[in-house]
Amino acid sequence: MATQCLASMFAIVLYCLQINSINTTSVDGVSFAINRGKSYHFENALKLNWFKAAEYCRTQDMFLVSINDEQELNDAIDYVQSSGYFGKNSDLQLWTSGNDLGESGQFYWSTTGARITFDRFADNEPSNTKYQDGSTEDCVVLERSKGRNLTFDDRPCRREYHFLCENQVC
Ligand SMILES: [Ca+2]
Ligand SMILES: [Ca+2]
Repeated sequence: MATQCLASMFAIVLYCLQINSINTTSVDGVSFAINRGKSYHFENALKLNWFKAAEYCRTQDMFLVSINDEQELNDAIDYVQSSGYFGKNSDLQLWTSGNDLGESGQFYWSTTGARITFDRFADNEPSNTKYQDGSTEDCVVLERSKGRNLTFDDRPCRREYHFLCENQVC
């Protein structure tokens, strides 16, 4: 186990030395990429609700992604692209750590505790849509679909979507 840990650390240091481009590698069967100090993990066959997605990321020693600017948005999408996802799919709905669970209408990244200031919500979003079962839209997806070009949208947290894990490593 200690050897595996050392191997992981060595790989991370190696990639931190070349942080201007996306690099992917596999350590102990877990693929990750590091770009500008963040590592990412995406499973293109797995959809979970927001809570389970957050838990899944923690099992990887990571967190649900937070996206603070255009560069981080591009890095995240580049990584999803590198997984081959867009070869089979054109649309993407991806859980981020963004939510307004604590106070309706006040959106924060649960990963960092910071308010969402990157103005990326689609037109007429966040909508806080209410459903017949009493649920509302409190968790934030990053969406690429017809008419939505990598924008944020609040959705019901228990709906199952893809998700992206990240970690700050450098
Ligand atoms: Ca809400
Ligand atoms: Ca919405």
